Amino acid sequence: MEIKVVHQIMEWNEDVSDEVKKKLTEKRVCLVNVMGSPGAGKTSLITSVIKQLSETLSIGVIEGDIAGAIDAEKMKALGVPVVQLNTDGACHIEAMSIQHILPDFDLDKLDVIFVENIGNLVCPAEFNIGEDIRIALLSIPEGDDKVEKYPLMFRTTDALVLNKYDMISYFDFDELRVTQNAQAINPDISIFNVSNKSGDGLNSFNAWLRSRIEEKINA
Ligand SMILES: Nc1nc2c(ncn2[C@@H]2O[C@H](COP(=O)(O)OP(=O)(O)OP(=O)(O)O)[C@@H](O)[C@H]2O)c(=O)[nH]1
Ligand SMILES: [Mg+2]
Ligand SMILES: [Zn+2]
Repeated sequence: MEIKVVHQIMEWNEDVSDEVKKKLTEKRVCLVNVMGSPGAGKTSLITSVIKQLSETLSIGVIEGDIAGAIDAEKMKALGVPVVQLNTDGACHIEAMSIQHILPDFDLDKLDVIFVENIGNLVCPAEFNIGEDIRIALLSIPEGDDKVEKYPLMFRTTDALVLNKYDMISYFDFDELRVTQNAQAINPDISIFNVSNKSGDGLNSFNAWLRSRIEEKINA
């Protein structure tokens, strides 16, 4: 009984996700779902992307957190429209929440909305939110076994960002283990080594992201 209820909710989520995607496609806005563990560097990455891409793309942000507005304040300081979504305990964002928030943005003026999902490698991957692009972060200190332990996250993502790459010499992190396991379950995955501290790797990640966004908004 319990499982059935969850299944129905997820089916319903899929319908709403499709509605969100349709609406955003009409408006030529690309939705990017940024996922990863607490502290993996989601806010840092979105901040870096905004700094590099906002000259040519009009960017908005939905900040998902269980509580508080710490990350939204950081985005606001960059001068982009931002809405803080508090899930009040829930460990992922659902499409319905995005649907409720969209009227807060002037969609005619935006090219892309980044959604920072709740810090969690599990259920955010189970719930589509109408996104066009999925980005999964894995930071070096989290360990090289995460692709095997949380396969759905890495199987369903478009890009894997290995963040905090500046720390690789301090950890026993077998990069080949991660990349081979990710490619085995997700042959089309794009993998980027990034440091949001030094900026290394951001140019190539941003070039990939820009071309994916432009593909959507110019379609
Ligand atoms: N050394 C290093 N530190 C980083 C890097 N990226 C982020 N950090 C640091 O890691 C910490 C967490 O980064 P956030 O961007 O807040 O992580 P988050 O995924 O948004 O965290 P939550 O929103 O709490 O889930 C901060 O202290 C960042 O300064 C990196 O590439 N290298
Ligand atoms: Mg954050
Ligand atoms: Zn959850």
